[in-house]
Amino acid sequence: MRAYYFDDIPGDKRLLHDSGNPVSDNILKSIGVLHWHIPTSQQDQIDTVAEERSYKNRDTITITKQGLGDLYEAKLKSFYEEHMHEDEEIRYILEGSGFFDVREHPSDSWIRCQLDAGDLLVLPAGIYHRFTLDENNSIKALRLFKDEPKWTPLNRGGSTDVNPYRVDYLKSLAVN
Ligand code: KMT
Ligand code: NI
Repeated sequence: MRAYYFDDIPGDKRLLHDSGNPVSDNILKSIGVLHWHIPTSQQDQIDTVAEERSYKNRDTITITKQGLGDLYEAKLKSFYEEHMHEDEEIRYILEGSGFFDVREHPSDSWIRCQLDAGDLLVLPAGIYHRFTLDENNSIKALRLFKDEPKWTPLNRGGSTDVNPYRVDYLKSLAVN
């Protein structure tokens, strides 16, 4: 996985938008973002991480025109709306590639995480983020979750800013 500051230049979201400023693992850690690389040939290692972090359930999502059918445009649109969830968002990329953009705090800058097959990304509950496909227009990912999937997107706004999970997330950053 490669991470860098998003250039904020308007244009096709599927392009790199690389500002040329890389983002270190320490910066990612400071906002609670974790990542690992586990080659897809060693997928059983996912089970170890899943056990350690109590991820009991999983499913796969294929984001392609074919995979999503009539939902394709609407899904992609909602994935790219800035949002948060009340649980961790855990994705292991099986095939293809894509971008997860996460908000740095307190700068509010976008950090773009470029994911390829074998990348495992954990976004903490309460972090504002968004997702887009890249120019290859295809990604297949394992979605892991602790119990019931709670990944209703809560779009950024006044009421989401005071959501208890958002407030807790910001508190967790303050003590680190
Ligand atoms: C989300 O909640 O933003 C997503 O699931 C993005 C797509 S997973 C490759
Ligand atoms: Ni999300």
